[in-house]
Amino acid sequence: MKKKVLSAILSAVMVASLVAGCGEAAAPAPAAEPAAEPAAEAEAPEPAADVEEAAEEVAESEVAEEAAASGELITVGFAQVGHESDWRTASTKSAQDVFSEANGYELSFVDCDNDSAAQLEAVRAFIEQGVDYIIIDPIVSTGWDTVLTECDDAGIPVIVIDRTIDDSDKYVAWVGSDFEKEGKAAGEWLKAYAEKKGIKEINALIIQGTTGASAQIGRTNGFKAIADREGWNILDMQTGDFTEEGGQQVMESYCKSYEGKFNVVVCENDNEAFGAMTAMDNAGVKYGPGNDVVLISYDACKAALQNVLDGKISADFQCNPMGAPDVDNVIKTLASGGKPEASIIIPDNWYALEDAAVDFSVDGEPQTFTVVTADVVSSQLY
Ligand code: GZL
Repeated sequence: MKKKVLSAILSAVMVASLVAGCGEAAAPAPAAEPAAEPAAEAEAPEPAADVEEAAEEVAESEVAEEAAASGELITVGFAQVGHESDWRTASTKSAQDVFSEANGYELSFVDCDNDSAAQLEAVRAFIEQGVDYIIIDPIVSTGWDTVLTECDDAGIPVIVIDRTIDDSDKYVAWVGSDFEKEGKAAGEWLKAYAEKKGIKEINALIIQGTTGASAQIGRTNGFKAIADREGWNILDMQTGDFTEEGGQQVMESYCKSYEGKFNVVVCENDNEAFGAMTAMDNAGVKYGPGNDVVLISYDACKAALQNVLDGKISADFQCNPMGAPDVDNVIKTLASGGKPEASIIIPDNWYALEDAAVDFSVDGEPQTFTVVTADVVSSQLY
């Protein structure tokens, strides 16, 4: 498919430059009817950018038609983190919906089950397969340069989705959320909420995500930056691996080790929060607005927003799992010879009940809350 794409692009660029050429020379007035008045100066030709845009549009449709006509599809290999959370399930479904045959793709999908070695193996298998593009949601942010060099040597563009790769730049683009901003938002909200509720001292326990995942690193660093600035006590940080089971295990241990000493629990994703709630219920710890413990979570999946509505989770900081459409745009831009943005940030929303939807800013930028109602819960897409 790669060679066909090239010919489609070349023909598209030729078509576009012909179109542009015609626009440059003003068409001569018909000889038979001398113009009643001197013809207005022909519009100066649009700047080159429009030619490029025209080429891209023509090429994009050419590529899609080419793929459809020839029955050939854009082959994509996607090495997904695993199936550890509601968020991940939504991310996988979004990718399978977007990279479908109907949309001109043939998707090779590998669920790497939170196993970094398996993920590297999956990428190498895609190289062997000779796919047109490789998409990676990296379980952890390091250990990538060798295999990305192999992708580069094989001439296969790599697009990173969701979590980031921090030890190599051999990929075309990254599409995802600002994890550190999510962590700072949670911290700045807690500061404002504590002031409103007269909570004088913060003794926090953190249940972290998968150790070394950029989502874990960003959220921990973001929240900790505010905690350090405000002089809060972070009593402990342990990984729950972004799973419900992990969240419950860590919270059970916390309830024993820190009984009566904590008033904030930060779970770095909703599934950990579900596990932590079970553990606190079993230990008789009261959490949620008006209770002993403020429970903070990330992801904002539908089930978690229901827990916000039910007064269990005090605030939920979204990480949008629907990055696949942006990756589709990156691929279509590449296939038509364009140059995509290197980083594409997906905007996130913050969720709380009305009473907890206090004003706060992140790095001086005022933030708005989505106040959780039954309609907000039912309209959450994942
Ligand atoms: C964040 C994503 C995280 C989610 C978890 O972008 O990588 O991984 O927050 C998921 O739910 O397991």
